[in-house]
Amino acid sequence: MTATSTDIQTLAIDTIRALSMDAVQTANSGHPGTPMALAPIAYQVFQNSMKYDPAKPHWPGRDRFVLSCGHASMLLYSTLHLIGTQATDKHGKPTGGESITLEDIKNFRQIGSVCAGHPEYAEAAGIETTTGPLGAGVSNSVGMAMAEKWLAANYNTDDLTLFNYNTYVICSDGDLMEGIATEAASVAGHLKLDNLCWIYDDNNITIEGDTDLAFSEDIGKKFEGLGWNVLHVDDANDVEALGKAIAKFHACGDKPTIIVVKSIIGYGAPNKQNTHGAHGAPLGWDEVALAKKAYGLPEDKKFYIPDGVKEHFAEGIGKRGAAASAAWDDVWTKYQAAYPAKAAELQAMFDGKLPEGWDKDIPVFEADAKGDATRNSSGKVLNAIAKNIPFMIGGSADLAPSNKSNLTFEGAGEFLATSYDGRNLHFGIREHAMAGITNGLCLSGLRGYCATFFVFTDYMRGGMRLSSIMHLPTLYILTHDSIGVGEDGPTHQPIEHLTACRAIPGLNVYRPGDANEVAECYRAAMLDSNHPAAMVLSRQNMPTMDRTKFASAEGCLKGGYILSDCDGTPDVILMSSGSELYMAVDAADQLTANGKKVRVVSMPCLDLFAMQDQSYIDEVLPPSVTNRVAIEAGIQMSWDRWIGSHGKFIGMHSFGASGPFDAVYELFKINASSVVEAAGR
Ligand SMILES: Cc1ncc(C[n+]2csc(CCOP(=O)(O)OP(=O)(O)O)c2C)c(N)n1
Ligand SMILES: [Mg+2]
Repeated sequence: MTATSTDIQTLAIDTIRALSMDAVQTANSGHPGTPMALAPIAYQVFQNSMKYDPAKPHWPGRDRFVLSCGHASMLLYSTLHLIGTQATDKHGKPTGGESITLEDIKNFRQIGSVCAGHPEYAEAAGIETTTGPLGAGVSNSVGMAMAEKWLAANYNTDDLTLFNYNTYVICSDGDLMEGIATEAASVAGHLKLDNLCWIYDDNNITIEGDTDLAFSEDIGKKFEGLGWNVLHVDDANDVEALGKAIAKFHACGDKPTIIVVKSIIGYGAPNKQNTHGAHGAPLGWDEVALAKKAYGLPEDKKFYIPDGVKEHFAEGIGKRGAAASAAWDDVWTKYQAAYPAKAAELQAMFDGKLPEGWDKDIPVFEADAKGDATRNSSGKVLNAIAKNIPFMIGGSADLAPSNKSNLTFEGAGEFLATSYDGRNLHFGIREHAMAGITNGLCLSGLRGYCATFFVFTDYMRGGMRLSSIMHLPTLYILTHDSIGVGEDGPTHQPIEHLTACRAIPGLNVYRPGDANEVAECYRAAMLDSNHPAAMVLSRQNMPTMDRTKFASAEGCLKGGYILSDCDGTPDVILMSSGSELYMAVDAADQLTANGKKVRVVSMPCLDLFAMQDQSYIDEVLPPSVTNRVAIEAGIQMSWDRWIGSHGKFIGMHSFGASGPFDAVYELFKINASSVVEAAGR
């Protein structure tokens, strides 16, 4: 061993580096350079700064850590392994053994290893969110910091502090280049989230080479402008300087902090100036050996953990963390005794459950020919539910009056820099960050929701996709769902969006066809804590159906159901969702009057319907009945499976048009007579 490795701190840091290099080289894929350069940062944050107990990686009072530059995943895996993070399920129940084993690291990027190419939430305890798409992690971190502020404001008492944690992030040039990062940083600065610390790896390099090619902004000035506390560290290897900067973060009481840290990618690698060698590709075993030599580690040993390294972490973060989590347990015990009702709310939240009676006020809507817009019914149902789920919070990207997404019951309040206890969030016009932030809320145990016009899901699709990958119950409230938007015209009229959202695996897209379907779709969405939901809602009215005449809206729980039927085998099956459902019903009346046998199937959620048993699907859509017509004011693509090759589709084949909504429907011939025509009089 050389002189450098006699120093246990250096040895621990170099072990993070060596494990990362070996894993990337063995996988022959991945980015070794960034974990090598940032090992001292991960060391300092975990070993000396974070309130984190590796034995209880889910205790609710822990500090959060987000590796936003997910391509440096081995940095996280090596660190979590060395600090001895224990395996638990996502609600904190120990499942036995290590969260990330050395075997997992040896199988980095292989099927079956929890060490996926990019960190995947819930694969292993300690991975607080899924990252990889640059910018996603930093946006989640703002939601996590907001969640902490909200929990602290609502649940801490004068004598008992349950929530007082920070969120640490390591992010890269790519993260900060992304628009979502600036949106999220703008929110964080505005809200004065002093519990949030981004550590920016200012290494002047991205995949194509020097950042001179495409990135020359002054990040410090930019973040000052965004209302952040900006700190600088000149060398990523200067653990002490980073420690001092983190102390300044702790001392700052009214702003989020960004620490701009200069680093050299692939630090210690012999060809550290070679962007190809150190960046997006493995180094090669020869260079790995040379780097190990430079660190003073044995060149020929792979996945080598020198004696004393794990013990060093156990003495540091292990001991500190155990004391902190034990102190928290103590507070929690007292809290449960002193505030049983509030404690029960929190317990439900910690367990990922809904509180008892959450659905008791969901309204039943009277039949009404004039009816209502589903956005209005949604506002009523959302409020009825949120009232009974104290930890359901959310907001809109500046469209709450249109989205009907405001919580209006007494005590709902506003979440502002001056009042962190409120439940109405204001995301501003920042849709992508809104989705990322709402995912951060859900990652913190809250039932987060967010709202905008359906057409703008284009701007937040990345976040919606990650909700689904992470199995979060993020709720998207999406109004103005079709050409029914009317006068605002084609830029505001979603056409392909229903199909595009249905195409995201695991995202349940609900498009209720009347007020009672809204209620039942919400019920289905809330009961599913494992999948995100998109509630797609109209601006225009539609009738509230008489459920004594039509089947119960409870059929929504199966995604699709027979709304009205004929005797015997139907001549034709009409299918629809949302604001076109009543057109199918009207068409059925006309066809029935003409002597046809007609079945109407309401399909508020094609995704759920597809998950039903084949027997149920065949019961609703008998294979022998091939004369099928679907009507929906969107594109045909997601209906093909259900209408079959003989089926017909009434819907959109182009962008929409600006005009009064009923005139636009007529222009595109989306109406009952088109359905009658297609069904064959
Ligand atoms: C949204 C998104 N776009 C592109 C990529 C592909 N990609 C992975 S790493 C990277 C850039 C790496 O540069 P930087 O963020 O500075 O990280 P460093 O290499 O310095 O660690 C890119 C473009 C990505 N992961 N996410
Ligand atoms: Mg970089």
